[in-house]
Amino acid sequence: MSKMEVKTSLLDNMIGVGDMVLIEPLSEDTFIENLKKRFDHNEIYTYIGSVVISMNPYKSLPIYTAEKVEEYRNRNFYELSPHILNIFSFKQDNDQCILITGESGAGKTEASKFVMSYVAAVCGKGQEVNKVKEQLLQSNPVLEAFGNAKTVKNDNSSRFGKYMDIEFDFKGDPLGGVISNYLLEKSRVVKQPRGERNFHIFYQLLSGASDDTLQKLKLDRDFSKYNYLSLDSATVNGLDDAASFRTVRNAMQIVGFMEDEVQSILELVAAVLKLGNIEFKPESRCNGYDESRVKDKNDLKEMCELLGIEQSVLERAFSFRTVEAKMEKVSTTLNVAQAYYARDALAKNLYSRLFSWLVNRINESIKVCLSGFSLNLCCFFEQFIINYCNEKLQQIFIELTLREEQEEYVREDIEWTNIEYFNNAIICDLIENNKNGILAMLDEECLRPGTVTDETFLDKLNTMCAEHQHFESRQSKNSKFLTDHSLPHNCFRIQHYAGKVLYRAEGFVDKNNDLLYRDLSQAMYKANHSLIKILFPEGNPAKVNLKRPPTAGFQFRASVGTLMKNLLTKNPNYIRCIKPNDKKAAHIFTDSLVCHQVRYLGLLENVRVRRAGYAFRQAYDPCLERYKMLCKQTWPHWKGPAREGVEVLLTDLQVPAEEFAYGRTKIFIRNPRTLFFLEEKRSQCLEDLATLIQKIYRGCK
Ligand code: AOV
Repeated sequence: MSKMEVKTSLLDNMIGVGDMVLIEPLSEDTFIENLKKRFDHNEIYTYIGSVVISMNPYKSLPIYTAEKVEEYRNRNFYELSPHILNIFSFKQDNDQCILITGESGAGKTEASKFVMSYVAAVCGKGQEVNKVKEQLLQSNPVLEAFGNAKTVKNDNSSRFGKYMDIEFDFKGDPLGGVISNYLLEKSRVVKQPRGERNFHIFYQLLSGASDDTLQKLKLDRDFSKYNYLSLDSATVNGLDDAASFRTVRNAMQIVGFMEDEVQSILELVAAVLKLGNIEFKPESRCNGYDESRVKDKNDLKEMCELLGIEQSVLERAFSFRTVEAKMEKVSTTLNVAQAYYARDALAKNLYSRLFSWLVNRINESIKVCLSGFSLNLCCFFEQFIINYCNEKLQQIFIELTLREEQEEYVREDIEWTNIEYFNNAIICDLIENNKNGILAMLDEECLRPGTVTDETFLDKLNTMCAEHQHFESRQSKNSKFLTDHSLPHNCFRIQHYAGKVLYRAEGFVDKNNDLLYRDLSQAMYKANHSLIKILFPEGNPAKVNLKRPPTAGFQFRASVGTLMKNLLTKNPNYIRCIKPNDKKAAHIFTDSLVCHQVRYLGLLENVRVRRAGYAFRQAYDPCLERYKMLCKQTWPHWKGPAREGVEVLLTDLQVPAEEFAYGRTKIFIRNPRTLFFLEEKRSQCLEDLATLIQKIYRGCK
């Protein structure tokens, strides 16, 4: 199937056009009006050529049933209304990937699940295949339990970046897959913003585990007993934590976790909760140094029992910090604030390492080899990182849509005219440049010993902006980076392609640094618990590595780099998700909110690129078939090549020659109006025909 056919189902005036390329005239208003019209009719999908826009309906629609899947499989896609399931009918090459973007709560995760179940539904059957499919599908509840949380924007928000490859054999049966995880939002483990929760698994475990299990884990059912669990939104409407726990346990089994592995995992989850309850008090020493002591040792004791750690070892690690310089070891005491910092760092590390281990463990059971069809999903955390990633994805989106457009013209022997577009490479550079990008500077700050704060980081940015061309501040209205006194205290601003964003420097250094004192990793390594030992390899005294671990920003930059490289070798398909309102409610369409997303997803630009050359294209055969009734010479049968038939037809209809270009296999139409003209003629013709038939029929009687 060629990717851009004239789609009859796309031209319904009542429910708006199914392909934005057809909008006349094209403006932000008409674009949004069209989305709204469709949304009101439960038509949540709309194309821009082969890109699928998806509006979150916030209610379940009967459009993903087995019957629907069959319908979409068996009919030409242009006969049916736009659907996410069509993402596969646009192209047939093997190396496909699907990029799902959009803001939190826009429907990315749901979309990825629909795509996965579709894949599972249509590809081969048989015992082995079914097992792989089941494991792929069941990896979702496990990942969601540990990696998702309730946020203000989304009750089930993925707090990690996910990229998934599914590999198929030549028959199209899934062989397995690989999931990569990009930085879990680990700060959530120890602290949650107002109105948000910690990761689901904590609440699921406490609500859903048997009394017996909880007793073994030394846990109490009462959420309020745990410092790390926020209480203002501990229960979420529509979420049944207890039931979810059973689903997750079951899913873990299907994915291939052994019973003792599950037990170890739950012990770690329990240990994190216990850890959060450990508190410290100051103890003044005559030598003038502040020291801290564990206040109430019961939680410490229970945590150590869970993980098989000797209590005195951990206690010491909370009171001292050993720094190795050259051949010397220097021990300094931790004050209360430092002890809390160490505790939280340990909790974050425990949990995020557990998460990475889980992802790897799932991969082991679903793994074949890399590459092949792949499915990508992006939901990143910290705003800055999210925006950086979106910036990169946008870059790739522009690059690839243009490239693809260009390639098709070349293939079809049609002259290509360059399109002016905004290239956001400059903003990517501002963030990721190795020398003076924001992430590099943040890293540099983190490596500087001593008094590093968010203010010194901001100062550094300020100094840079004087020297670096992109960093012009103050005077220049067009500068991509801004930090000055017109902004709130401690803030800087970046002009993203999607708009200006204000960032608060607070916490940047800390989140990037994420330092775990060596005493603590060594204490963990000493644990008599197989999983913990695996998670803290650097605690092995035989492998003392003086190099600092890479910072969060560095790791992220590296993984985004790999992701981009990977995507560039594949054939990308896009699903662009939009959320209709901020209330997580059905039937509400907030124009301003949608408009904002349409802008930052660059959708209008996408339509323009698509229309800049020839808005429309269609293979000669179906085109002739559809319009041959409009011309005596081609009706009812045209003997000869379809291409010539189309030429005869268009000449006969006196469509100006500059409106068309004849490609090798397709006719290219410049302006949507021409298509409307043809469609109108066609319906007129059909109407006349119907009247004629009625007359004949009446005449017969
Ligand atoms: P996200 O993945 O884009 O956010 P989700 O896929 O989790 O967003 O969608 C949020 C919620 O919207 C879901 O829990 C559903 O209730 C609802 N929803 C989304 N798509 C559909 C659909 N097609 N049909 C019905 N309901 C839907 V985040 O993970 O926060 O970036 O990090």
